[in-house]
Amino acid sequence: MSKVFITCALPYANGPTHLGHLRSTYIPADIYARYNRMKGREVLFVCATDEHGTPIAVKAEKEGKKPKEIAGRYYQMIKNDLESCNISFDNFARTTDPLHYQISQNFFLKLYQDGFIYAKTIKQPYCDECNRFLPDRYVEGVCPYCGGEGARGDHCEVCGRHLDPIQLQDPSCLICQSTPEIRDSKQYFFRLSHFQNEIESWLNENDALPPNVKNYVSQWIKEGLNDWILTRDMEWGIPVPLDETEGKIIYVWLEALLGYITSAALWAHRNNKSWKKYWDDKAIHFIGKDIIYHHSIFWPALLMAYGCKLPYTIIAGDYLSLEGRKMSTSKNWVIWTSDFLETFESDTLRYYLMANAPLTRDTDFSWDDFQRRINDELADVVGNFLHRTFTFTNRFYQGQVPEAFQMDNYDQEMVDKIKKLPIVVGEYIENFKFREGLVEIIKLAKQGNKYFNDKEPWKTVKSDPEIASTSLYICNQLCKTLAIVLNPYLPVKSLEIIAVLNIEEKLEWDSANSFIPSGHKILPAEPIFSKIEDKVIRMQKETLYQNQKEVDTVKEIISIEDFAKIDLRVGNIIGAEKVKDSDNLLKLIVDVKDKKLQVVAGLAKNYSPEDILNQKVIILVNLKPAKLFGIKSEGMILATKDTLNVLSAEGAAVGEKIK
Ligand code: B3M
Ligand code: ZN
Repeated sequence: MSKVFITCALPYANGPTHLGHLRSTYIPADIYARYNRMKGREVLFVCATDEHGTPIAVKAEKEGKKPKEIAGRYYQMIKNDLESCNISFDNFARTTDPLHYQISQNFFLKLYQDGFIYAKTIKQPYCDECNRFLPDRYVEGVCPYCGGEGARGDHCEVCGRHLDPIQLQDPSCLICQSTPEIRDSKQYFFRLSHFQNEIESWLNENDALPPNVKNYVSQWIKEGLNDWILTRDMEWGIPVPLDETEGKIIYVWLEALLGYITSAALWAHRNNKSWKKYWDDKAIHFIGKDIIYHHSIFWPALLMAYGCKLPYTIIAGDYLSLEGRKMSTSKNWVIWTSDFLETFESDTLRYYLMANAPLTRDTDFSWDDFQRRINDELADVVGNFLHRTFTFTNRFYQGQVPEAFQMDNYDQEMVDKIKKLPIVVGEYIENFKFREGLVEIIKLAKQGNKYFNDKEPWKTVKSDPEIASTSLYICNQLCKTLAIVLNPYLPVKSLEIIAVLNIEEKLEWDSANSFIPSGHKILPAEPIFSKIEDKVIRMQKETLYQNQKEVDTVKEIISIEDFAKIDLRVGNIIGAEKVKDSDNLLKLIVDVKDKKLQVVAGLAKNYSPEDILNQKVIILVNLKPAKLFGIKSEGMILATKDTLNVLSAEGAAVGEKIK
């Protein structure tokens, strides 16, 4: 029996999932997995949370928690989100699993021993204040290629390039904001350049790879592949398994990719099976389009170096925008999976996200369009057809699938279409054209409604009972076929339909078009698909726009404990001078009674040193010291952001606390 190894990109364990994740990766992969199971293939469908990397480490540092704790929290949330959408993983692991450490270290070691990984001393940003190197997201600055602001040490979001952290202009340490210096550091590199030709031919010769993947990658191949740095100087991660590499970890992307294998291996241990047979038969990665590079260059090259089979294909889903605007979690312009599922059934989401546009096209989630499709397509077309067939069968045939008599051309045409439907839809799914498959299903349900109308069984049941009976026989068959072919898309609704049909169906794709015998008893039915009311949609829109406003005006809510950490005092400015070569900065000495603090403040545009001298101001005294223009700054003076007016504490006592 053929086997399929299916993976979904590992979500970072630093936030819950939103509709964008589901659309680009998880729902399509799940449809594919369910379909393959129904085809009788052995499926191994795995995923895990990606729990290392700087975003999680930085978040932990900011919250004063351990990275593992943060990751554990989101692992649970993500797992719940995906389960509520019925993503049918065989295993959902964590990259902090001990087995993953073992697998990753062994992989690294083998490549090192085989000469594919080598050591080299390079320049890296180092923060003097924090006493450490600044990998990846620990450093931010301006992109040297496109001038984009807020570029991170490894990547610019504006132009999408990979960056070397020392290329950043105006770099600053994400934790203390000071300017890093450049130091030598020994790191380990993967000989990616060695695989240039092999990767190129793999891409060119692999017909299974979709055009969006090929096109994206070919530009990088043309630019030429550079060796890839595989290690970092930081604590949070999997230690490099070599001598004298203390404080170094394996780059998160290398081990995250191996997370696919770990998750499968954990499953295999538990079930006493071998995952490798699945991998060697056919491995398919479902990802979002932003990580095509990693999966179609790094990953195959690593696998070549290790000496194992390459994946069969990579399916990269495009982005989802929200109400016509780019989704943004920081701006709260997002719909979280768990929020969505508080009000709506998961199958409505699966339906909308797949029906909305082909996977390889950017598309938009709009509340109105969601409501329209659910009401017009699911409720009015599919739901209506099922319901009238079931109620008619119950009312006029004692709930038994009636007999088929002489078929006219129209009947025969319907029968042919029913017989063909699973073949057509199956072929689309095999080719990852999930929307096209769904469109075929809706189209036939629509024709089913028309057939029901045209046949007018409510009349013929009296005037010409054989005609009525034949048409209801056919309608019941269509209900069954719809139930089965809808299963990968709408697993919950499909089972509800099957329950009414009262069939002991094994969910086999190839028997989706085998007919139920006349006389088979179906059950009484309630409507299976219901409409979404206007007011429900209105409320969702209000919430979305409301959240947005809150973000525009105030920052994230903090607790009173967070606020209590802020130590504000009244200070008297006893020294002031301009900072050389700067139009903005003043160097101030502020007396706060028990000590004197040196502060570099961006106030020079509004105050001369004389203006500000002897003013009583409010100063934050427990700010982590930073260097500005090479001058140490130990606090922050409160002032308005744009007009630069210092908040005066005239009349208060020097050293007095503010609360
Ligand atoms: N953790 C998430 C992302 O960039 C990243 C994927 C890893 S897949 C091996 O979407
Ligand atoms: Zn850039």
